[in-house]
Amino acid sequence: MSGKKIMGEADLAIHGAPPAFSQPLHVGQPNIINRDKFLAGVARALDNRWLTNNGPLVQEFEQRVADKLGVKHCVAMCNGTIALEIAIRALGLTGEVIVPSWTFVATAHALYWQGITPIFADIDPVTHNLDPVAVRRMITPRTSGIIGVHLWGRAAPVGELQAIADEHGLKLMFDAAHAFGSSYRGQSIGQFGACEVFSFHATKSFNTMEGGAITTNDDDLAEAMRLMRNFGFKGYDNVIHPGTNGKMIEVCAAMGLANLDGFEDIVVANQATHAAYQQALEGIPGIKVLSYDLDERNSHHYMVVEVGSDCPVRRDDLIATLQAENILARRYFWPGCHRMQPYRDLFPHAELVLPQTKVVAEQVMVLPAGASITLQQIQAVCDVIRRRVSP
Ligand code: T4K
Repeated sequence: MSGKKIMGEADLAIHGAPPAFSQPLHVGQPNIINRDKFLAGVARALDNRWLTNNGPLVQEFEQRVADKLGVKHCVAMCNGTIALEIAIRALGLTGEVIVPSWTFVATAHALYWQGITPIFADIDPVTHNLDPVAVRRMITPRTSGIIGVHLWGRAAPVGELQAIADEHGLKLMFDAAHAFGSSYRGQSIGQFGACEVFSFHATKSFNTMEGGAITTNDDDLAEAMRLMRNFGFKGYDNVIHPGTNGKMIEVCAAMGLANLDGFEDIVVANQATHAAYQQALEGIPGIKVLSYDLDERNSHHYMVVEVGSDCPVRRDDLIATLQAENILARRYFWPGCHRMQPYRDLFPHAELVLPQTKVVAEQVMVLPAGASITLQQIQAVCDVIRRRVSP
């Protein structure tokens, strides 16, 4: 854990005083687990003179991820968004696809970018994941599929969504961008639906700098996705499929291989961070830490807090106070995809069917976390919140 300078109590945020942190404290500070191993991997790529196009490091990385997640295929990609686009296309989704509005906008954009209409369904306010009852309500004759999102690393209601998909002949896939290392009923995320899509962006608990992957147990789907990620080439001079460029580069795979080794240590550090925040925020009126299922695995990467209507300070005012102290708290994924363009113009009345999304979007505040945050820093962040809410 790195030691950023925390100023003394007396310096804290009284008007005109220096901020609590001399350097910004970020939400998404990357986990860099084994610098030497990463650099050795980069050296290997340079020595090989093989930098991209399904190189040996990417192949090793795919095998390690597939083994870790207990799934047959892992197809590594240049990022999670392209991985979503390729998965959507490989599954043959068309027309309308049901997704939550309460997600990162990439989930919706990956559909819209390909001429498919994302249809936003409401969420369960306790889990922040799709509400199966709401999903059923949004099915029309044009619906071809459902994309469940395992938000904040908590598994979506996989069983219920699969039952709905089976009943209506729909394809089901998952956006597992937050869920590397998570489980559903004890089984690793990565094994569910027709396929699952991970993001390994720098800000994720497990990162390859930029990167992503699709996991599946379906041989034909994996084959199609491999072709699509490399312009449809099968061998030299032989294009047998439409495709794009979704390839992961060797340097990113080197980062992934280095970070895989220490991933479980990151989870333990994140759990400690979560517990420390929970303790330090205890009893502050209207502040609730989002809880997790104790019987499921989760990387505990996101430190999500709800600022309820019973809190004397509005969420946005609290974030402004924190940011003035160099604590860069965020209101991910405010205001919900349905209020972002082009969806706001497409569905001006979407809010009528998204009442829980609206409430959650107004309450969520994500606090700095990650393996590099110290207990002292956590205490200082919580002191700022406590002082602002109950001066
Ligand atoms: N589906 C879901 C559910 C997702 O959450 C995402 C991505 C995707 C799909 C798509 O996957 P990718 O195509 O991205 O692989 C970030 C990430 O760019 C994005 O990957 C992520 N979700 C999303 C939730 O968050 P921003 O807008 O927060 O990035 P930015 O630049 O504001 O960085 C966040 C914080 O982290 C800042 O305080 C700065 C700090 N930071 C960031 C970087 C990149 C660092 O300290 N070091 C760094 O290297 O989007």
